[in-house]
Amino acid sequence: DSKKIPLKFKGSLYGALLGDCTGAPYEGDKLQEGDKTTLKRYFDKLEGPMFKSPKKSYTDDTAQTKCVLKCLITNKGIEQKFLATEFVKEYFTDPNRGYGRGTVAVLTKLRQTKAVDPLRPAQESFGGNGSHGNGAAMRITPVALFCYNKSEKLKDMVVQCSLVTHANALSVNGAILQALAVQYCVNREPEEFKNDDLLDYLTEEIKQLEEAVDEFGLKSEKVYGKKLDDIRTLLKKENPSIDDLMNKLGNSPAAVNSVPTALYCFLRAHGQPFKGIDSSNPMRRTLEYAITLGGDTDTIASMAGSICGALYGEEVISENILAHCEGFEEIKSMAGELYNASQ
Ligand code: 8NA
Ligand code: MG
Ligand code: MG
Repeated sequence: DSKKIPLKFKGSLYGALLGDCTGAPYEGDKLQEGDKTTLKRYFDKLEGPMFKSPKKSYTDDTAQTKCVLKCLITNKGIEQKFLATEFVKEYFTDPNRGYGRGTVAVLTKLRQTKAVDPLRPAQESFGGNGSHGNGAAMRITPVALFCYNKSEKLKDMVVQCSLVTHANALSVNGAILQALAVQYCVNREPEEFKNDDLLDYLTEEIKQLEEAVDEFGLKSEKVYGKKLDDIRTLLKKENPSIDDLMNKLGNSPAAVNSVPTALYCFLRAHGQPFKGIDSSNPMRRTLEYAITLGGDTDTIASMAGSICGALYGEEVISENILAHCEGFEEIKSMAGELYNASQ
């Protein structure tokens, strides 16, 4: 039903913002089983009757997502020089958003060279290997939404968007995986959604991707297919330990150790309440669970929230909690503009 699509655009972008803002205070932490109660109180308070408090700041994840939104709204596509210039403007106006050091180096070079060759600095980073960080995946929601009704364009647009800062197949494939999950969910209703269907779909897509030799001039490694198998194994367990999760999926800013983790959090949380995570709301379960895994909490929660919001739409996100997030009004109006641009 086409009336639902704009609500899903909002849901997905709000989920991404919310995960970033609520996860950021815990970034780098190692949480224990008992911290689940603390997190529940934290969310209860944010969701409860409005109280005055300092806004929860967003980080690099949202800062760059806004640049991608602006690029798509203005150009109806990815213009790499435009995007590079937006990333540079954003970073040098507001550098204290927790950017990764590789990305800072790339943005510094892009600024020095006025982005004449917008792909070069990314190719030169990390001794010519390119960054394998999750920075390409953390900002990809707008591209997935823009392509919701043009799947044939999705992969190319994700690649173009990623290569401006992340010239590494692990990073690019992570961004593709995240975008495919979001796009799949925008086009499904919660009642018909099945974990195994999404996993089967992604497994098939990733297989093709990881078998494509040097398609983008990047050396591919077959790692995401294995991660999807690990997700299946973990979902069969009722309450896998954090150690088990970390051994299989991880929680670091490397794309392979965070994109599949975010997908797993969404899949674990979407159906029903489970041990220690008892909210009746799927978005809350997704975010609370993602944050309890520690590590790169803002980014894992943001990516998981984006998938969840794409499936359920904005109605699963309380206005109260969004009012605590820096940048909400701006994201709200850009969500509408992105929908118009996608038509
Ligand atoms: P990036 O490109 O700097 O990559 C992130 C990190 O991964 C780098 O700082 C390196 O430590 C490592 N790395 C990436 N590629 C390579 C390589 N080829 N060889 C060796 N090491 C490598 O930044 P990004 O934009 O990908 O990062 C995004 C993440 O950074 C997000 O999670 C964001 O929120 C932020 N961040 C995360 C943490 C954290 O989890 N503890 C802390 C601060 C900032
Ligand atoms: Mg961040
Ligand atoms: Mg992060």
